[in-house]
Amino acid sequence: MGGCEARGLLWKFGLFFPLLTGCPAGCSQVSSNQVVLLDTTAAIGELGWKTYPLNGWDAITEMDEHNRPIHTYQVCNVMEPNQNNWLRTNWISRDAAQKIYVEMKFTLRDCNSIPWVLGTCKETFNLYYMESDESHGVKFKPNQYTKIDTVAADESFTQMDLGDRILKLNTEVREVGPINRKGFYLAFQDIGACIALVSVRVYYKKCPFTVRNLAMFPDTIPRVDSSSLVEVRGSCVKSAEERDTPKLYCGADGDWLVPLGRCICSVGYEEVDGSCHACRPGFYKAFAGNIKCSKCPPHSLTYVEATSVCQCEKGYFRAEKDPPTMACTRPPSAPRNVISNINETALMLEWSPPSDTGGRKDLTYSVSCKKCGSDTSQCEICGGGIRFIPRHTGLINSSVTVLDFVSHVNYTFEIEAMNGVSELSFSPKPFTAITVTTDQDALSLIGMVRKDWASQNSIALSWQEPDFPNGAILDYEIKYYEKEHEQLSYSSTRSKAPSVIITGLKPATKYIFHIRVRTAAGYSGYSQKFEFETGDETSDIAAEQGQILVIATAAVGGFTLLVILTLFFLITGRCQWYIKAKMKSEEKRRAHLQNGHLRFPGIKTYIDPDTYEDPALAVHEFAKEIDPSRIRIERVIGAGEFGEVCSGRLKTPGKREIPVAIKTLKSGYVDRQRRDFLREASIMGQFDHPNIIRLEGVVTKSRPVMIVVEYMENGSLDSFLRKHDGHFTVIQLVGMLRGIASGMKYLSDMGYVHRDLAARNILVNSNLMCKVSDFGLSRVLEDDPEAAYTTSGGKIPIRWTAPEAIAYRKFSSASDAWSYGIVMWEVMSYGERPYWEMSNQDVILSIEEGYRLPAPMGCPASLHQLMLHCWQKERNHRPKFTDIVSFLDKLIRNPSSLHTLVEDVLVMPDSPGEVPEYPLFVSVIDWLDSIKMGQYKNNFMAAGFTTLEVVSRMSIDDIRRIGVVLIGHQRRIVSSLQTLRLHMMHIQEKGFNV
Ligand code: ACK
Repeated sequence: MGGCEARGLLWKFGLFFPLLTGCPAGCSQVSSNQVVLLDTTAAIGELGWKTYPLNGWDAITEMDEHNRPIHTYQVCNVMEPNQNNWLRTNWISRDAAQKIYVEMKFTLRDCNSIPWVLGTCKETFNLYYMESDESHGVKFKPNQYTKIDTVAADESFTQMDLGDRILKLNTEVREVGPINRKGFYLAFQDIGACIALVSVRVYYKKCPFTVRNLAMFPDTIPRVDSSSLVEVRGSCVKSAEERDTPKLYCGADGDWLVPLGRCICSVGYEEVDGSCHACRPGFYKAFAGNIKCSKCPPHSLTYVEATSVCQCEKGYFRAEKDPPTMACTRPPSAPRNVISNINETALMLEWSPPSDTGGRKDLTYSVSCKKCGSDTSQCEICGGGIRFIPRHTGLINSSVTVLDFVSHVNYTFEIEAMNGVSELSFSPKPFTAITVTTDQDALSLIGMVRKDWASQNSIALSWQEPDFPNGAILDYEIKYYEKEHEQLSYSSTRSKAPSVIITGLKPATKYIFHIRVRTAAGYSGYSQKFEFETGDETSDIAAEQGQILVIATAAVGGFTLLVILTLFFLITGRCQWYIKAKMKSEEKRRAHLQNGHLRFPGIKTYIDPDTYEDPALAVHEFAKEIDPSRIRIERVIGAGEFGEVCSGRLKTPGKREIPVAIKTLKSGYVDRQRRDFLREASIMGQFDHPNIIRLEGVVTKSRPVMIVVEYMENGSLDSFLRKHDGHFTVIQLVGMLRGIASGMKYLSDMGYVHRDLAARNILVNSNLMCKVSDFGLSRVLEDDPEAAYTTSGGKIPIRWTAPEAIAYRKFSSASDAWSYGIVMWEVMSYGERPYWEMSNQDVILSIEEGYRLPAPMGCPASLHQLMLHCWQKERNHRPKFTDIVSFLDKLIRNPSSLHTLVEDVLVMPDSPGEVPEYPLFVSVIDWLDSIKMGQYKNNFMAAGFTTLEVVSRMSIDDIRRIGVVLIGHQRRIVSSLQTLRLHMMHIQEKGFNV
């Protein structure tokens, strides 16, 4: 134990008294985790402890060097035997203590150093205690006391030490507990030692009040059982709030252990030295946490302390979702430089963004429209007739297209720029206005429309010519749609007369019709809506056109000549002018095509869903949302790119259940996948044609997201044909091809380029009807396993794709026609792989060199010629789908035209192993390209050698005369001419000439 040195010594009763120096507060440092109940060194007056017997312990008080009293009790009856001297403290209140500590400082004389005391001198004393709820006054009964311990000295002193006046002070501590009564007494029993009790200090331990992690923990008394801790929950300091419950554990020694959880300074306060201080004016703290206050963001301020959000300066605002850390912003200035651009049907407004965006990025525009008379002060709101594409508010791009405006009207468009704080400002919103006069002659609307008759699939309508058409009427446009499917799509047709018969309608179905008139001045507005219904089975009207196969069998020969003529045109290339002439009107129409919606107002066109800023909007515009409870999934039929494809049934109230295929979007998709998945529905939903897979609707509001389409019992065409190799008549195959061509004609009329037309993307139903499927533009190509990357970077199904699309991504209906030729080849070969196992690279090279797929076995020559026609290098020379459809119709009507097989006109090689030759070119240009003499195209054309038939009769002089001067080139052409002649001869022999 040890302790301070007792450097003074005072003899009393022939004994000793240690004079304490250097330890003013009783020579022990009181730590903050002790609560002192008694300290004799601090007592000013007499201690007044009870001694028994009277000649035992003796109280001696002296003053120390600081003039403070030192109360000691001494006893030294070492000469007499059987000593039993008691010294008892006053009653000590327990306070909050459970366990108390008694610290005793004393000196003790070594018995050996005292002569004559052998056998009676002791070197220990005993410590006792007794609990009681109150003071007993002078009463003292030693037998009521309980012994705490026998206390021995570590250091005792001798006569010599006395001489040196240096004594060793012993410090001994004993603990007692638990104390249950309100207080207690201590008693010291001497049994014959020479002791001076210099000080007694009684205390208990506590974990003292503390602040940790901005949480305060109160004084806490430890448990008596030293191995268990007291859990204490802290409370946050002022202006702080709890994050994780702050806790500390109080250990037996009064130490705090294991800090857990914490508090953080609240908004507007920051931590400084363990407490939370308010942010100064001009500073803020928006979030609770141990971060510092920051300066107010630009255009905001605060004059008070403890600010959580700085206030915006006048004229500046903070939008609801703006974080407090963001600068305050203001509404933008007006848009600038508005210009208008009007054609007969569309008015385009464009402008520049405002010079001041107000400091924000969420800029949008809104356009409002007023109609003004000659007096511009008399304006009225335009009303619902006028349409804005994409919309009139919330525009992100700085342009809008206005449709369905009326002629000869002054329209004033006010364009306003807005941002996220525009609504918060009360200042008038700056706008820029432009006045546009629609200068077409005003056209009066169509009045009453009458239904003349209706069959199951047709309706005949008629109406009165408008009273003031303002110029010659060119035609009428009739727009119609199924009343129930208004949101899905509409169709339109034209008529020169004020009447029309609309065919291809569904029986017993209500349709809505609008009609407008077109003159040289443009379109009138649409008439009001008229609703008419088709008849049911009982309608006494001639049946619709029958199936193709019915036509085919019903038709008798007699058109053979026509077919052969067509074939001849195809072979000789003369058909170019013929088809061109036929196509002229079509081409003209296409010339009008513009991007997006404005291709040719009035004729239904395809709208690219990607032009919608919000793809979800596109899908809901074109596809019906189906309640999933109406769908019954029956089985999985395949795996699509986005998830499983299932078959099942769709129930529509009041209708029969229909079989459907259900494409699902697997869970765990990302937003982009959902968009891509639904893009197909947005495209498909725009189509309505018997040879295009029909969209029933979509499920987007619940999981899984689904696309529901009509069910096609025989699945995809390629696998279907492979499964039924050789099972069909040529007429049946041509019927399938005709269906595909008809679907493709519809798509190309709509302005939709498929880009991935292949037998695998055609579906077949139980009637062998083929329908084009798999829409989705570039996405389709990404997903098609056949698609390979090209040098230009895109992913393209090489074997099905036209060379210009592979080389520089020039996709068009003409490149779809090339793919159609490949589909023809797939069909006629019952699902053979185009170009077999040739590598993609070899396919590209051989096509470039003029090679084309030969006719599949048993393929009618006319069909192979059509394929070759589709595979013309020059894309404008390829047939249009409308020509393909009518060509196939003719073949179907004249089945005998299909009897000439390619084998019959094939030139067999002289020696075995050589590849059979066949005129794989159909025009002089293609032939020249195939013999790599394409540079002389113009020479041949200018000299009138425009058909293969004429060319095959050319002499070497003819070749020189048209300007082929190089001997090598002359030779190559002459030798190729021989082969050409041979082929021509064979073809003519087989009846291909007239
Ligand atoms: O060749 P299949 O039988 O026809 O296997 C594929 C599979 O799902 C994955 O695409 C089939 N499939 C796709 N759409 C339809 C549909 N509308 N009707 C029937 N089967 C379909 C396709």
